[in-house]
Amino acid sequence: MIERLNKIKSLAVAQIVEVNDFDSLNELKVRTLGRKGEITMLLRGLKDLNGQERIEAGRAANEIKDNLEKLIDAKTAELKARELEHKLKEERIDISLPGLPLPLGGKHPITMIADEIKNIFIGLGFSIAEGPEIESDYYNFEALNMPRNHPARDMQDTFYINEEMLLRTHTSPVQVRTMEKMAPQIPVKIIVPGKVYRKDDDATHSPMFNQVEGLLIDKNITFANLKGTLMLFAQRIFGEEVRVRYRPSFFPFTEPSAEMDISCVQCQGKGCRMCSHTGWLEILGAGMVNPRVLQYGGYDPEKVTGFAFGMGIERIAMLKYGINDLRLFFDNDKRFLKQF
Ligand code: 2NM
Repeated sequence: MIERLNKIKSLAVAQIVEVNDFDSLNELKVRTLGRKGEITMLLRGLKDLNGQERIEAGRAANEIKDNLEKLIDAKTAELKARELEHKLKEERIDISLPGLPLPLGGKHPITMIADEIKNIFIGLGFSIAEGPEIESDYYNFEALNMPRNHPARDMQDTFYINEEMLLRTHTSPVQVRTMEKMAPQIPVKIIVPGKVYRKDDDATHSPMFNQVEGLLIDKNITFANLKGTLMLFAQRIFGEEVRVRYRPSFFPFTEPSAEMDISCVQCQGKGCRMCSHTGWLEILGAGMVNPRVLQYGGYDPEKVTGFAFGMGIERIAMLKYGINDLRLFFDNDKRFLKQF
């Protein structure tokens, strides 16, 4: 019997060495060590042996079973390791491959012009100030010398949230807030870019648009400072050859007030459709800060003076790029936006 056991063992050992997959290994295990396997079957003959032989054969059988089981376990481990190695190799990601190209976004033309305007004034020593788009009636109107019953406060023109709060119709409330914070320090030298809201909607008016306003307060500021600053600004934005003119105007928050025109960018002032044959294009409003507004801001109009100005960014962008419909800026049509 021991001889037959040894034969089974050497055959099984040879096969375990040869085997290369889990299925064959398992089949081999069942065939050799299983409940109906070769060894079990052989051991059924134990009962026909005498005492000593039976003990020896039994011991040999157990030893062989142990050995074979260890070999099979070792082989299982080896196969698992091989499988893992294979998997790691197969599933390795080649990180040297170039990525898929993503289309790059660009700046919106309104942002480009706003940046250009900001940089011109930063170059002149102005700081940028910002403030809330939802404002109080006080900062948007009252402190800017537009008392109750002023026509600009009409429901027709302004988005009211309730009796007290509204969407700012200009960025000037930020100038008032800045004056309050700074007073009585001088100089105040700020520009205020941002979104503003008015009940308007056509080819040249949108219920939301962007403004840049500016404010300079110091000792002895005059209309000459206003003219020099804004002329320099116009020439930086539209080119050195551009000419400017000032026309008298009215704003409740400035006195005197003026409108600044530039020579038409399309016909250089000769007269064309763009400038309605006047040779001039209006680009901003400005004036000397009304003494009452200085007082609201906490400044003494006997000691300091200031100038202020305001412009619509969309309008500047339309003039600079020759765009005739404001709504193009808000449609987000990529065919339009890609041109900038
Ligand atoms: C304009 C025209 C003229 C202006 C005035 C002020 C303030 F708050 F300082 F008084 N901020 N902006 C101003 C003056 C704005 O926009 C057409």
